[in-house]
Amino acid sequence: MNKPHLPDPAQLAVSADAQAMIERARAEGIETVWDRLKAQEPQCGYCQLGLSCRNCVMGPCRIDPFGDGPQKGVCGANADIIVARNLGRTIAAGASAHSDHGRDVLEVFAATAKGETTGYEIRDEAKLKALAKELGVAVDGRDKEAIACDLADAMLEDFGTRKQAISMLDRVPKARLELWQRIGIVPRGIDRENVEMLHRTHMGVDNDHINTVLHGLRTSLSDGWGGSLVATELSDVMFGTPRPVVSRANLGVLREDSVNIALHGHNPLLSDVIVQAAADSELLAMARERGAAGINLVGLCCTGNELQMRRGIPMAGNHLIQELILVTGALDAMVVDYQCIMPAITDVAKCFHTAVISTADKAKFPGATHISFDPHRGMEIGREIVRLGILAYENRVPSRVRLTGEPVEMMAGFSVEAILEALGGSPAPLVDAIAAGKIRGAVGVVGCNNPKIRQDYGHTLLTRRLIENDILVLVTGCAAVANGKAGQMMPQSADLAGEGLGGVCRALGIPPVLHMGSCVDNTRILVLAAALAKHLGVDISQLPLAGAAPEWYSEKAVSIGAYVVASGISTVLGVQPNIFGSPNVVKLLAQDLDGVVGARFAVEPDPEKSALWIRRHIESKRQALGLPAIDPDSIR
Ligand code: BF8
Ligand code: SF4
Repeated sequence: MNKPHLPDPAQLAVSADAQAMIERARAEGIETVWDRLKAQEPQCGYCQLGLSCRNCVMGPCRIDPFGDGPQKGVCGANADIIVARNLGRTIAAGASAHSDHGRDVLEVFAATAKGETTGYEIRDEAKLKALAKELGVAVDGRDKEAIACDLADAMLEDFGTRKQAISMLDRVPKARLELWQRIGIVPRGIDRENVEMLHRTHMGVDNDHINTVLHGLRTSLSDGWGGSLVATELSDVMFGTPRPVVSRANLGVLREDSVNIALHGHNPLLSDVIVQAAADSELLAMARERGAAGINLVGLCCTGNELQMRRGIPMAGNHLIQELILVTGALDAMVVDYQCIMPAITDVAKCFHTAVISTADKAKFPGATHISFDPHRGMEIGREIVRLGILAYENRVPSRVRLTGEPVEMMAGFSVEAILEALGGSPAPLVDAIAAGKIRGAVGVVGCNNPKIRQDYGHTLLTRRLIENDILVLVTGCAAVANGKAGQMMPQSADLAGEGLGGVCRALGIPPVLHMGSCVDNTRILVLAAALAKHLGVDISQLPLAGAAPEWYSEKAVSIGAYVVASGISTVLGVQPNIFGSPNVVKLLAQDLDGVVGARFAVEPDPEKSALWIRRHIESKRQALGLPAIDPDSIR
């Protein structure tokens, strides 16, 4: 199935490794995400505008955006109601994904505390105790397992319906918490907000688009300050709080002489055990007996981020690399957990020898070998998976292998704790540098790849423009991988930054683009922003900060954007969300929200213009704080 009508690979992806594999896929007739996007075009205009509804079988319904056809669904829902309901459900799906990941980590943490697991331990006792104190769990004179049992119980309560507020909101500046209280969006139980959103968006419940969108913010806050935060914090407790580590990125991390196993998905629970298993001497001997020099684990997407920042495991790539890594013919096994794993991978894998191994009972892939993850037998399962990878290596066809050159060095591991350590223990030096104008502000550049955008172009160009203009960039998820591959994440990348930011980075030995982890770790950005605001005695919305998701695609990204804005940080999206069928919802999110939560959304597909928008926004925040500022109107 050759697709000559697709553009040159250089127009589809920034990096040479991706381009080479797109070319090969095309030459061999292997279908990828870009072919399937093309086949879907033109995509449904009603859905793009958010104007279609299939919430009941009186429908499906759609609203005519031009005003000639129906303006109401069968039930009477207009464009505002339908768009708001669709947005609400999108947020709930994203928040649920993150929070369910958080709960999975929590359940393994609880079982570990009771001594019921193998392959897990409490590695960061200091963080365990700090969390316990935060949640009111007694610490003094108790062993870590007892503390962990009570902490797990307290955190499980956060998912339920009996509480009026989740537990970790003391981290939120007072002014912000009071604002949430005033407008009724303090997140209660995590499951409660998500279930309530599904209830509200059932036919005949919430028919006020403002009311629905506000509950969307509340739902997202239960993710950012709840489910995702649980995932981040407990992953740190069990697997270690990240510290700066130099690793490598791009498809060049695959090795011709070794068993190559990619770990793909989001949850570190299984992948961390696999890292331990891959060091097992028996398994290494088994690999050598079959002619391999060793076992080479590489990461993909956010499971890759989790492993890179804690274990320095090399990063093969981000979202749109997941099919292309198979096209190298050098991958022996792809182990998947859940989220962002394209169903297409089993089809691409069939063109090569690669074994796809699914591991989560809630995420099965027809065509894959399923090995059910059970933390009680964690180590045993980890070994079994590595063994399968070694057996698959025997099927590798050397003449089918195409490697793509050298990987790029990147630094990862900037947890809030590591950043504060680099600053000498307090946020003061960062605040001082911002106040003096050496650093103008900070921006979280986060989120996915989307085949509608040249892969990594949005992330890397926006990031470059921001650091050139002395804006510190914090990255997570696929945005982090994009910047790593582009060579913008080493301490020497300070040379790419403006004089002010570059100077600060050189003095501290850090890159101007800080890798803060996976997508659930956007909570680290929230926590850092909250700490800076508290240090200054202001609200988060007053700080010279912004968010950007230049290439986002997922429901999770919508939840992240919503909690970032609800927390007071304005956010620019590089891809248009499906809301433009309701000018009222657009006005609410892009304008009116500023008067309610002190932040808003913007949509700007061009990274150059997005950088200008952010710079103007940051300078106007500086002005309002009375800091030396460039006239925002002069930035163009
Ligand atoms: O959670 S950035 S494509 S891999 S959704 Fe997915 Fe998007 Fe990547 Fe990580 Ni996040
Ligand atoms: Fe149509 Fe209303 Fe049913 Fe939606 S909920 S499908 S708009 S009748």
